Amino acid sequence: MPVLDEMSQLLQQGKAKEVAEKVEAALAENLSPKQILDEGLLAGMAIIGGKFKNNEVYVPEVLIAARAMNAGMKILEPQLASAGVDPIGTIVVGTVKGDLHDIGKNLVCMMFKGGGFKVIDAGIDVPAEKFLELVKEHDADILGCSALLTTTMPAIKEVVDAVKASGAEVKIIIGGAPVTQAYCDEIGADGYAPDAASAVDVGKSLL
Ligand code: B1M
Repeated sequence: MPVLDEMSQLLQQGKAKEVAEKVEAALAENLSPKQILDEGLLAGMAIIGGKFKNNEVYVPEVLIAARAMNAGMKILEPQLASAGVDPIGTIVVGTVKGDLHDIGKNLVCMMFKGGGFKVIDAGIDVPAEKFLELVKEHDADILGCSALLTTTMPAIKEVVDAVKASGAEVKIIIGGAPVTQAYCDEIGADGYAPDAASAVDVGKSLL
């Protein structure tokens, strides 16, 4: 379908206005919202995600592509809702208490959106209680915690402990520069990802 290939290409180039126009054009061609999402927007985002993982593109390119994805999604979302296309899962993502770094967390949010999840962005400096509250409010399948400082890493454990104590049935994925698989194992989180694109793979495997 040429319009979908073009949409994917434009998304990868970060051309927000043009992506939105292609979504309009694809709808005018009577393509289904699900097909536009899967074969146009998500296909483009998946390519960017793979390139990002392999260090073929960097943070700015991903942010620009994600902005283009959002422009397309703005047009498509109402159609998806009326066509009854459900997200594959819901994730709450935030940067833990005491930590104000949000660039990595924002990438994680964008990649999960691009992966077909409903994303609740909890923001930065999020205490364990707030994470729990959002998980319950949105009936989330996954909780993602980001920490960029060695001093705020222990706040991830506070979240894991609070979730376990509450009995909430949510899988916890953790990441951020100082975080490791060993730390994940030590505190009993469900998954660790070194980067935003891998986080989506881990998330899908946990669903
Ligand atoms: Co800060 N900072 N910073 N900082 N800062 C670091 C992290 C640091 C390594 C710099 C250094 O000293 N070399 C250092 C931490 C040292 C340590 O603890 N080991 C540091 C420090 C010390 C501080 C302050 C304490 C400085 C001070 O005030 N004395 C202070 C703390 C503030 C606070 O949080 N309470 C501080 C402040 C800031 C700014 C506000 C100035 C700014 C943040 C702006 C913002 O986020 N809006 C900032 C920045 C920009 C950085 C660096 C330069 C860049 C971080 C970044 O955005 N990287 C950083 C040095 C560095 O990393 N080179 C540094 C790009 C981003 C895409 O990567 O967030 O790692 P990252 O995300 C990656 C992966 O980690 C992973 O995916 C992303 C890639 O795909 N990932 C996840 C992240 N979260 C994930 C969650 C997942 C899965 C994967 O699952 C849920």
